Formats: sequence, C-alpha cells, structure tokens
Amino acid sequence: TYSIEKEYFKVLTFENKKGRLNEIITGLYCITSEEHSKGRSNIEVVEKMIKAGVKIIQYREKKKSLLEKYNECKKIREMTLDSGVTFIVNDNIDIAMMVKADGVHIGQDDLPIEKVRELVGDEMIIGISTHSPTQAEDAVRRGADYIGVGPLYRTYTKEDVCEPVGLEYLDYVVKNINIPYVAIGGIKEHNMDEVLARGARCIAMVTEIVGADDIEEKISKVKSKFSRGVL
Ligand code: 3NM
Repeated sequence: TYSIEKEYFKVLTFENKKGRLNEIITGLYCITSEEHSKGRSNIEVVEKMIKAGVKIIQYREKKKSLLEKYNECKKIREMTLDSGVTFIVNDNIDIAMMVKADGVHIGQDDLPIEKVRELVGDEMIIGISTHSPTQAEDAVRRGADYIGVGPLYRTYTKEDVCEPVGLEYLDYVVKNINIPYVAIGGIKEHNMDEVLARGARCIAMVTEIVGADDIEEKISKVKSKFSRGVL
C-alpha cells in the first residue's frame, strides 16, 4: 500500500549511504546461500532476516542462472527498500546495477575495483573480500568502500575452500585499515565474542544464520551479543 511516509523513507534510506558507511557496516551482516538454507528459499530466508531486524543483507548465490538471480534480487530490492535494509549483491555487477542495489561485493579474481567503479558510479558501495594485509592495502588504494576480512575460521561454505587466515589478520586490519571492514568465515554464535573482543564492529555469517532451525531466534541471540560486546 502506498503511503507518503513510506516513499519519503525510501528516499531517505537510499540517499547518502556513502556518507554513512561506518554506521552501515556495523553489527550482523547476513549473506544468503540457498543450498545451506534447509529447504527454504532465499526469499523466505531474507524475509526472516528482515523481520528479525538485520540491517545489511548480501545476496550470494552460486548455483542459479543469471535470470533466476536477477528475479530474486529484484524481489529482495523491494523488500529491503520497504524496510530500510542495505542490500548488497555478490559478484554480479550487472544485476546490482539493474535492481539499483546499494552495493556490490566482489572477490580478488573479479574485475579491478577501478573498473567496477567506472561502471557503477560513486553512489554505489563497493566491497571486496581480502585475505592478507597486502590485499587490504591494495583495496583501500583502489577505492573500495569496505573490505571483507577472512576466512577467520574454517568454513565449508566457500567452494574454493581457503585455509583460515587466522585472527592475526583481523588484528592487522583493526590497527592499520581506516575503511570499514567485515569479519567473515566460520563465525558462529559460539565464537563471535572472540572476534568482537579483537575489535571487529561488523561480522558476516552465512551458515550460522541461513542454516539455523529458527532463523529469527538465532539472529536475536547473535544481535544481543553485539550489544553486550565491546562496542
Ligand atoms: N567469504 P560461513 S569466507 C563467502 O573469507 C565467504 O572472504 C569468505 O560462510 C572470505 O559463515 C565465506 O558459513 C564463507 O563460514 C562464510
């Protein structure tokens, strides 16, 4: 249903994300993965994430066609706009642009950040996964808006299984990198205290959330740890 407040809210949430990146890249950063979602669709899972109050959601889907991904992202863009949630698309710069996502998240083997920036413009958030101090410094130099830092622990979610980089890499980033960062890789409710204690303000989780029996209950538990944490 149309309401002027809702339309105004959309304008407010859409504009100036870039000026508020420190606020946006905070707390629980949820990432989809339908194959780990226990029979639930990406859309169902995102619905639960939004209902539970998650503020940033990344669409990550390695198994579907471009058209299927586009259609899901279109739907998720509507859902996230309605609720004021930041929406990031993994890998697919084309889809991110077409659905007017807030951002795109790329990996080390994707197109150079400068080229992605040329395509998406200054308004869109660009995040990049990094696994070493050299990659972190490089991402900053090339104009990334935030970096992923991981995998901190063993993870079976990524196809190309990467050895954990260790918490020392997070320590390096906390100390030396002055753009927002999100800790990732094997982070769960039971080990997130350690990550928060080392100074991370934003933590990404895939399987811990999408694979939970009760997604909303899990999010609520994880969120309460943030507020009791080091912040
Ligand atoms: N990127 P889970 S680790 C998508 O280190 C992804 O860049 C990583 O999944 C990186 O929370 C990872 O289930 C998978 O361990 C994280």
